[in-house]
Amino acid sequence: MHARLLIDGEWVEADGGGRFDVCDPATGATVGSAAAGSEVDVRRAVDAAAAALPGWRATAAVDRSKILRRAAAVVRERAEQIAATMTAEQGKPLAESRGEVEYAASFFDWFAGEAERAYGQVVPAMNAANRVLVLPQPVGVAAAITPWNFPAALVARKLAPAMAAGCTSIVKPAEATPLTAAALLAAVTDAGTPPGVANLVTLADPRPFSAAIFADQRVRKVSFTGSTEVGKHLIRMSADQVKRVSLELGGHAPYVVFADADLDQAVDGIMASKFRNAGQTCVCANRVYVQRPVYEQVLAMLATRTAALTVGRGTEPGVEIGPLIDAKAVEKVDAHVRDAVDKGARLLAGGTRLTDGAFAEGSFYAPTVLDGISPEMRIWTEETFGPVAGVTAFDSEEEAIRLANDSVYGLSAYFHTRDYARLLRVAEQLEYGVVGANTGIISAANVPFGGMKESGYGREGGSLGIDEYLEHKYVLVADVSQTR
Ligand code: TXE
Repeated sequence: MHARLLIDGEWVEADGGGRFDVCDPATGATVGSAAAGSEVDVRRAVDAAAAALPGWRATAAVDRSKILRRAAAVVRERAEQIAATMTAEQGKPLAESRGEVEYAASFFDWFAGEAERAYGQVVPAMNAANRVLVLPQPVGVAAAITPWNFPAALVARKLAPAMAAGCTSIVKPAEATPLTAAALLAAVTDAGTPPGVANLVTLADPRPFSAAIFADQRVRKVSFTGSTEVGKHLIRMSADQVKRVSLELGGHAPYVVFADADLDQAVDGIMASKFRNAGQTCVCANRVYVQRPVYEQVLAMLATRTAALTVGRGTEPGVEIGPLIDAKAVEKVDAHVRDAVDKGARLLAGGTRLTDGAFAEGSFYAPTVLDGISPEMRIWTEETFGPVAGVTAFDSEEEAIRLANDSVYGLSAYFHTRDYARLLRVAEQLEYGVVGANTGIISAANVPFGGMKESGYGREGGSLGIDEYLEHKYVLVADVSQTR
């Protein structure tokens, strides 16, 4: 498999012809390559997006909507191929890849509807002779920078609203997952998207991309999903031209289980939230807080279920936990576990790299449960981004809320209780953009997804998602009563 650049509807090699390898994190084997784009290629992509903008923004919303619906259909037609590509370069179990392809398709469907619902306003004027209009208009050329953990869905979550709003885009996927992005862009193109509306530039090093787009006046919007560190760097870069940015950054989700909860449901929720994608999601449970009367019971259930998880290559049937994305990720996860154990946490499951036999060449880490995490441990404050559940006890509702909010991050939080007054009280007090009550899975195309605090700003999906790609222009029409 080889991913070329998509510029102005043509699949082309990078300027200078450079390529970089794409590896399977389960085996270390090279599974393909991608064109190593440069600043020259980024400029060519911006040229194409800028040239396509007048035509695309003038296309009737109903026609943009039809193309988005076709894009959803073509993505679904190619689901097996896209999912296989995803598992090959990202490692997640094939069943999860298939689920993600469907999730990616759902964004094209959702924003097909939103394109037709991007209403403006007619505001009652202060003077009866005047008229006041609020016109939603596309921001212009948009750039999307996406990570490797959801290599199809996060491209779709940015590209679909941009297309719906009448913007043209340049997508830059993560270095680890260019093949899935190329397969997705191919589907979007083959659905009838006009040349230049959706462009793709893959790079071996992302820095020339941000250098080129932040220096280019024609790019009016940058949407980024990735680490908080890079997000902060991009905010600084955006200052020069006051470019609009939206950022979905790291998370450090608390998962609170009150003693009155349905404990089976709570443990199901923790398992789903924590171990999906081997714990490499920005919304996964990082700190599990369990109320003292049920602490030992929940801990035992969690340890038993975690130890029973099947780890292996994503292509093998029945595998629940694939490899981490690379050796650096394994290093970080292991460092968090060692640090916690050194500071007094008790290992109840996992806690080791997997290096024997079938795991020898891959980046595998055993699903882990740590009992008794505390504030001086790295796992308490830093995003682990791996299959590690740190657990500790709490006594009161007040304490649970204080512990849950004790983070610089504010993306997602979860809690379980059967007390419905508490349900509302706790949900309202959590300083998180996304809250799951009695569930550990919360992502969908029809809801506004995004964070507070250092988890970023902006919302993707839902009825707010298209706003990230719209300007709302106010027009005052004076004295319409005059006839000439
Ligand atoms: O992220 P990076 P990495 C967190 C998670 C993870 C850590 C590091 O904790 O362990 O970040 O992951 C592009 N100009 N998340 O190193 O570097 C890069 O090419 C322009 C949470 O993979 O932020 C890729 O496309 N682009 C997160 C994207 O940023 C730049 C998902 C993300 O990579 C750039 C991923 C630059 N200077 C990691 N530097 C989530 N919110 O789900 C990097 N990139």
